[in-house]
Amino acid sequence: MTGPTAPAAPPAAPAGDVAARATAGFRQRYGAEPAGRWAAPGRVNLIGEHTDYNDGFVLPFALPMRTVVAAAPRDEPRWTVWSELDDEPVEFGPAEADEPGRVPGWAAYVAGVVWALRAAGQPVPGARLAVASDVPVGSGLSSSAAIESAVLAALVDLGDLDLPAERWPRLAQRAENGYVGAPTGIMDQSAVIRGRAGHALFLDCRTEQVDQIPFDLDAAGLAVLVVDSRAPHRHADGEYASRRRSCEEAARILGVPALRDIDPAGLDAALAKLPDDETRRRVRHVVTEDQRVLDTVALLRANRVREIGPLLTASHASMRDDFEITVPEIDTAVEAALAAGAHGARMTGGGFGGCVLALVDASAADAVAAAVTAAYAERGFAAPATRTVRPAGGASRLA
Ligand code: GAF
Repeated sequence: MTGPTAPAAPPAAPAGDVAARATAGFRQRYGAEPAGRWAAPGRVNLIGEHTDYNDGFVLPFALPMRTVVAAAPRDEPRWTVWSELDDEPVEFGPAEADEPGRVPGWAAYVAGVVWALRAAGQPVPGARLAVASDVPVGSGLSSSAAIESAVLAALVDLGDLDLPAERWPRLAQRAENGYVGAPTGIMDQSAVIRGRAGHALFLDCRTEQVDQIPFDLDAAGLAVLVVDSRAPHRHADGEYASRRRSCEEAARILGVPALRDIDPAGLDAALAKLPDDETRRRVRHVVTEDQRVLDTVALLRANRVREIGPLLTASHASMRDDFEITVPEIDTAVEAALAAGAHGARMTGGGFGGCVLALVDASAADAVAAAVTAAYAERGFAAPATRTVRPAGGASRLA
C-alpha cells in the first residue's frame, strides 16, 4: 500500500497517435482542453552537408514523422511545458527565458524559442504546452528543429504575432544558436518549416531563396531507405563546431565572405593558398558538395531521378575522406546498401552517427534493408532501424 507521504505516481504516458498523445498529455497535465495543436516534422537531407553555414546550397525534405505541441495561452508571461520524454513538466518565466542556458535539457529548445521571439521584440504570450513526438531523438533527423518549429508555430498563433512564416527558420535557428548553444546552420529549421509533400527543398542558404523541386519517388518506382545507424554520437558537438571554425578560417584566408564564393573552376588555385592538408580537404568537401547539390537539382528537374545515385555516393566519400565526419557504423551501412544494389547512399545530417539514406528501387527496399542489417550483425554492431520515407509537408496547425 502507498503510504501517506509517498509521492503520487505520475499518470501513465498517453498512448495513440502523436497528435492524440499531445492532446491527452495536455488534458492530463493541465486538466483543460488545448486551444489548438501544431505539428512540425523531422527531416532528412538528400544532399548538401555542412554547406548551410558556408552560405551554400542544401536539398533536404521533411519527413512524415512529426512532433506535435498541444497548447493554450495563459494570462501571465510564464511557460509550462510537459513532454512525453519526461514525467515532470518544466516551468519558466521571463527571467529564465531571457538568460540563455538557464533552462537546461529538452526544454531549452522551448525556452530558446521564447527567448528568440522576445529578443525580436515580439509580445510572446504565456502558455501551457504538451509535447509528443514520433521523431526519434538523437538520430540526426532534426528532432530539435521539430520541437522548436512546432512551439514557434503555436506561440505565433496563440499570440497572433505579426511574423510571416518566411522569418520562422531564422528565429528557430537563433533559438538553437543563441539559447541552446549549438552553432548550427539554417537547413534543418528551413526543411521542417518550409518542406512540401512530394518535393525536396532546394535552399540557397545565403539568400534564403527556396525552390520546391518535385521528388516523386513513387512515379519513378524508387524509395528512399533511411537507416538509423544507432551509433552513439561521439563528440558530435565539438567536432561540428571545429568543422565550422575551419571553414570560416579558410574563407578568411581566401578573402571571401564564405566558402560558397569559391568557384569550383578555381578550387585548385584556392587550395594552393591554404596552409595545411586538413584545411584543404575541408574546403574541397564544401566546394564540391555545393556543386553536387546543383547537379542533383538539375537531374531532378530533368526527371532523371535514378541518376542522382552516384552524386549521393560521391557526397558520402567526400564526408568520409575529406570532411572526416563519418563513423564505422555509417560507412558499413553505405557500403552494404550499395553492394545490395542501391543506386546511391550517403550519411545524412551533421555526422558522427545518425542516419544513412539510400536511393533504391522500391521493389528492392526490403532486400537492401536486410543486407544492411546482416552487415551490422557481421561487424558486431547493434541492429540498425530501417524505414522508407517520402517527402512530407512542413510545420502547420492541425485541424
Ligand atoms: C546539422 C545542423 F543542424 C545543420 O545546420 C547542418 O549544418 C547539418 O548538420 C550538416 O549539413 O544538422
